[in-house]
Amino acid sequence: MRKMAETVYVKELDLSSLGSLSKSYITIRHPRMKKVLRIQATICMAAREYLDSLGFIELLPPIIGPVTDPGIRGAKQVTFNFYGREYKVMSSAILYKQMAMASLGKIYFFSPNIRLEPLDSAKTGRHLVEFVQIDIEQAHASYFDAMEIAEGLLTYVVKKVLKEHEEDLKDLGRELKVPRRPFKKLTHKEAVDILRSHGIEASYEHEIPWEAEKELSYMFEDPFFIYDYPRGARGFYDREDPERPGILRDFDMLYPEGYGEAVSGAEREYKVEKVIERMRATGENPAKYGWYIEMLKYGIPPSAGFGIGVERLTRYICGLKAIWEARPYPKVAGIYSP
Ligand code: ASN
Repeated sequence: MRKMAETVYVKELDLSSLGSLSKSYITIRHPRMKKVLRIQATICMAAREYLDSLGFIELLPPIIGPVTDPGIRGAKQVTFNFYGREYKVMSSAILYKQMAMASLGKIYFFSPNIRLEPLDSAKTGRHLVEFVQIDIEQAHASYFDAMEIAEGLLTYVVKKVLKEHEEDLKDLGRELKVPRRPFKKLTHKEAVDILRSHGIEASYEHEIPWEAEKELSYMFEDPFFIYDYPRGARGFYDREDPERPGILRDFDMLYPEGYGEAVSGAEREYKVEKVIERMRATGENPAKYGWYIEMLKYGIPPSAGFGIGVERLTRYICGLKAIWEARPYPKVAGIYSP
């Protein structure tokens, strides 16, 4: 582990470049942007190659539906009128992954998601309102299986990019290394202990705040996992450990070097009574989740999965200061742009 870095990423972030977002028809033609977009195409191709090789089936993702993921860390969902009924734009396709997994066993989407993030998120350099995640689900898998897939996926993608884009990475000034496996695994409690020992505030009961997560990410030279989040930290679909009430069988993967969160995933709740209890505990009204509750009553297998954001992955691989450099038409909180 590294000592805490003195520089804080946000301080290096050139927020004036946010202004250029309204001119994305110009920035998209910049030689640097062209390199990033070519690398991104390789990232997507390599991710598909890896998942297909493990027997995952790619499905077309849902874009809208009567319900979507409520566990989105303070962001708001987009709701609209669908012929007189309330519909949502996908904040994440988690509920639909469970539906598809129940049919095909091992599935993934390249899932476009919309989250109206708080205005402050513009300053983190790692939040977009519109992004794509590679969203994976596997029947009868444990969260350790899911971590293994996430680790394998990232390593495969990095190797592929290094092989095909050596020059591009050099031009971008990025020194990218193949991550060393196995990735370190810290429990949420251990992560909070480390943060507190560095005088950084974090709670044992909640999700780790953005800034603290970034500081923790600075302390590592390879990607790493945080697992076993407390019950209050996540959505109702992350499975509570039956043997350890209050602890969820879930995880995040973080990039090193200050890049922060890469992946979040979990084993899933799949028994209807338990899901209803968890919904109530997280302030969700089960009556709003009509088809989902019906599906759980019909029965689905247990599963685990995760999502990895394509733009954050691109940012890490290319060594970009801000996430908006990793998307052709970025939407950042509060910035009106094409
Ligand atoms: N995709 C994540 C998962 O599979 C959920 C999310 O994006 N909130 O757990």
